[in-house]
Amino acid sequence: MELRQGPQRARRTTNFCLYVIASLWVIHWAKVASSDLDLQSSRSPALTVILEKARKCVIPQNERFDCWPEVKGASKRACEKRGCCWGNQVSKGVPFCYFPTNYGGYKASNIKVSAKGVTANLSRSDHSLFPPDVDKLVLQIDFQTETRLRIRIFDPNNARFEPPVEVPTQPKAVDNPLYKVKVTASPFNIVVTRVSTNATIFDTTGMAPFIFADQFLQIGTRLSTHFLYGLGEHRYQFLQRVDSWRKLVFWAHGYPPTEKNGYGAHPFYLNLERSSSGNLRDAHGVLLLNSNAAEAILQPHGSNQTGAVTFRSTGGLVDLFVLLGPSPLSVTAQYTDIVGRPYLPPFWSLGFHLCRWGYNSSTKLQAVIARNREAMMPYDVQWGDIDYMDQHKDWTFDQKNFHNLPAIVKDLHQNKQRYIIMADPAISSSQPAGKYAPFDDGKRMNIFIKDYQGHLLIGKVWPGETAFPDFFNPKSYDYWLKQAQEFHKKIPFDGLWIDMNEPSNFVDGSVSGCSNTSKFDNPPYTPGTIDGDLTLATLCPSSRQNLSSHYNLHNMYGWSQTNVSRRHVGSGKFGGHWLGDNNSSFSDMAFSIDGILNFNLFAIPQVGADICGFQSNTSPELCTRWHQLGAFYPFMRNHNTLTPKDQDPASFKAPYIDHIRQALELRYRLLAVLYTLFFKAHTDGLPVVRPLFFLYPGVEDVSRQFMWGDQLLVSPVLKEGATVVEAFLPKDTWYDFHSGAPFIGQGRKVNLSAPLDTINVHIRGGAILPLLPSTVRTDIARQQKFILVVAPSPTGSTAGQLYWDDGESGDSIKAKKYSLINFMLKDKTLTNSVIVSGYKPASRINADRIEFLGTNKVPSRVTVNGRAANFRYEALEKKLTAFDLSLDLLTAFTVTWT
Ligand SMILES: *[C@@H]1O[C@H](CO)[C@@H](O)[C@H](O)[C@H]1NC(C)=O
Ligand SMILES: *[C@@H]1O[C@H](CO)[C@@H](O)[C@H](O)[C@H]1NC(C)=O
Ligand SMILES: *[C@@H]1O[C@H](CO)[C@@H](O)[C@H](O)[C@H]1NC(C)=O
Ligand SMILES: *[C@@H]1O[C@H](CO)[C@@H](O)[C@H](O)[C@H]1NC(C)=O
Ligand SMILES: *[C@@H]1O[C@H](CO)[C@@H](O)[C@H](O)[C@H]1NC(C)=O
Ligand SMILES: *[C@@H]1O[C@H](CO)[C@@H](O)[C@H](O)[C@H]1NC(C)=O
Ligand SMILES: *[C@@H]1O[C@H](CO)[C@@H](O)[C@H](O)[C@H]1NC(C)=O
Ligand SMILES: *[C@@H]1O[C@H](CO)[C@@H](O)[C@H](O)[C@H]1NC(C)=O
Ligand SMILES: CC(=O)N[C@H]1CO[C@H](CO)[C@@H](O)[C@@H]1O
Repeated sequence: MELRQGPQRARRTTNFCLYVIASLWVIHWAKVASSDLDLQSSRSPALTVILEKARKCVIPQNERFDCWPEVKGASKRACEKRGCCWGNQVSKGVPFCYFPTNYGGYKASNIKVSAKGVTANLSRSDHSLFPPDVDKLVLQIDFQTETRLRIRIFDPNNARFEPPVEVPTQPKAVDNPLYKVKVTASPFNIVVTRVSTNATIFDTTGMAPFIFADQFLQIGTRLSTHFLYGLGEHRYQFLQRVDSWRKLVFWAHGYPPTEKNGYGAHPFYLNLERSSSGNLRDAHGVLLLNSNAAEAILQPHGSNQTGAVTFRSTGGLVDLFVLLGPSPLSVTAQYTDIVGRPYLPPFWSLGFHLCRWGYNSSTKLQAVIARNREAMMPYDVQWGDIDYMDQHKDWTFDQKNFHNLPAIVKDLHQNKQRYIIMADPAISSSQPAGKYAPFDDGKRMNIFIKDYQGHLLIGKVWPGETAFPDFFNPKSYDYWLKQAQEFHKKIPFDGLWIDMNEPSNFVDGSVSGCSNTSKFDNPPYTPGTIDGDLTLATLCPSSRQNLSSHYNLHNMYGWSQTNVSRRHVGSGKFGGHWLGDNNSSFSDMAFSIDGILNFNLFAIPQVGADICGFQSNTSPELCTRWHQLGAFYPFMRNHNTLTPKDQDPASFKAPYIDHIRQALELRYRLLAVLYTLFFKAHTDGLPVVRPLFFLYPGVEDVSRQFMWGDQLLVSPVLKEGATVVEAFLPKDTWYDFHSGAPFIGQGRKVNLSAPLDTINVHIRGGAILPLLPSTVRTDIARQQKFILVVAPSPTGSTAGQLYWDDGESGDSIKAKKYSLINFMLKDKTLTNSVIVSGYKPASRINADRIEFLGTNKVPSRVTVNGRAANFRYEALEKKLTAFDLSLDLLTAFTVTWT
């Protein structure tokens, strides 16, 4: 959320909704044997000496694993007391207290291999860094499909917390698994390899020792190659670096995006593999299904510095889903089999959204709406940030400064535009009884989070002192629905923006602090960037929620608000994410691409960054470039903070205002293409935005360009003053989106002209795109006839698809109230095939024009269903256009030329 200076730290988060979304992960009952014996301090000096002698400490620096993960307190004595090796720090990040190669640990026994998986008993006799250890464990490796296995290590005697998400649980006798599993007894190790290549998939051998203590779990694996992606939410480039030591922490936090723990927790990575021929076509994915505060440590390892990942968590289980792809694209799709397929967003939400914190009054808001309409900006959705509220209280509006808000929303609706409001989780707790139903109802229904003593936990957020609904409480749905319904009668909003749900708190823990004794508030270890304090700017981990402690549920607070929010106001199952409070700078704009790629990997494709930047003044040039890039964000919103200059499209002068309008028009021409991509995300789990290497191995580090599906290549200008963009054009046939002219990619970088009014976009040979004419709103776009753009592949097949429904119903797919049409080109003949025809609007689904790109000769005749059609030919661009068609796409057709 927005930044506030001073003691009330800047924070604000990122989920929006109308839909909603949030961070992922975890919980379950934490009922753990918690012995009060401090085994470490009870270790006798004599024992320490013996251990020291036997310790094997000669380890090359890249192969060292950190035995002093805490920020403070390291000393030779303390390190050796842990049974670890003390050495000088050779270079930054290299552990100076590290595990010896013969560090004690678990031994496996009773290893049983069956057609459905492997089981074993694990036991240890010594103790680890952060006792109490769980000495007896069970390993259960389930084969689930040919491409998926699940590795669980749990305490058979005490149920521990597990995230309350539905995941596939059934083991299966799999005929031809792509993987091979080996479990060794002593030392205990798990090795998973790919059958076809012997590539490493998961291998604990020689890695950070496996540890399972009550509040400290550790398991490490070597990587297959250093091509590693994922592990969000942090601001890092899409290709993670393993050439130095880094900690990626999972503990949802409301600060503006940095390398530290960000708004959400996504402990999932994608790793590329080399085949025997050295290429990088195969990939696998690993999810740590654990919602506790956790971290992934990346480090160089191995002679080629392929790297290693060490997961550490402060609770729960070791529960890993391993996905074998084999292509990177199929790994991302397989991930949605575990966390769920993305929702299909309503069509209007693909339009342009406008927002700022600090319209300050309905008069100013009205003026902004009016000037953007007058400037003929394509524009569907207006948002309200916290300033529309009465003293920042949820489900209220400021009767003085925003007295006119109901009329504004009415006017938006009459103009077929939408209005989205912010609804933070924190509910003001300091209003007089009987004056503020959201608090009174919550108290009566007993749905607020309690502190460790069972009293209401009170924090501080925008409205002052607040209570926090427990969205895991079964009654919270009725509670939240009621508040939304009551407010909807006053302000008939179309969507919810659920912010601050890390959850953010302006005081640490609560207004009365946290417990000094609870093991949740004072855990023996906290992951890297949290600075030893889990209470920082959030709720006390010891606070009580219906399912478990906040310690276990924290990383799923946003998820739980999404789960409850998305079920109301009839919008169905919707959720998206924005990338948070960025800055108005060219470098922030560039970083947004890494964020978009990450969230498409995390199965949250409806994602976008604040266009033009949130903090500080933007510039007309930056804002123009950012709208051009934003036209290709799956979620396109211009958002500004309180004090900078206006940055809505119509606030700019010529020529910028015209360039921005042009960028918005480009977006609106692509709405049906985007909608069809979302359909594929929803049905098949395929990401909307993809990195180039999904299709073209060899460009694993390119993240300043990206693709929409496998159809469009986007190469934005990301540098101030640039009128040329250096772009990688993969070896393939491309067509300039704007002119249609063919371009043969040579698999190298080229300089493309990119004056201020231009973003370079290329259509991949083999695509057929259903475009729309540019319009100013999605409802108008829906009335138009399509323009089919056929971009032939000289060697492969050429095909495309259109998904079309009413754009609003949540059940279109289930109820088969949609139409799905395939298009294919063979030789010089374009045909369609109607897969589903459940949506037949009165205005019909027609094409007005078909453009055949890459047509080398002027044809003598173009026929549509055997009848001659009007056409023109542009020799320079090699483009043939058949026009004035009124071609019904729901009926079989043939278009051909000679
Ligand atoms: C393995 O663990 C299970 C579950 O705790 C237990 O019932 C069984 O006796 C153990 N087997 C061995 C050989 O220790
Ligand atoms: C994988 O390793 C096994 C055992 O070392 C070997 O027999 C097999 O040929 C290897 N397969 C490939 C594809 O290299
Ligand atoms: C999500 O919400 C639904 C409907 O309110 C509820 O039945 C379900 O239990 C919720 N899931 C969790 C994990 O709270
Ligand atoms: C925790 O300890 C501090 C100082 O040691 C004390 O001021 C505070 O009241 C204690 N808090 C609780 C909740 O016991
Ligand atoms: C959880 O909520 C249900 C329904 O309100 C209630 O019956 C139950 O006692 C609650 N459990 C806890 C541990 O608060
Ligand atoms: C934000 O960007 C502006 C330039 O656009 C720069 O002057 C400022 O230092 C940046 N602020 C931060 C916090 O990065
Ligand atoms: C809104 O108020 C803030 C001060 O609270 C001010 O800095 C800002 O300029 C105002 N915004 C507009 C659009 O007037
Ligand atoms: C693009 O132009 C820049 C500036 O002239 C130049 O440094 C660069 O080498 C060019 N790149 C290519 C691929 O030609
Ligand atoms: C990733 C990044 O640079 N984020 C920036 C977003 O903007 C804030 C200021 O609001 C910076 O502090 C962050 O560094």
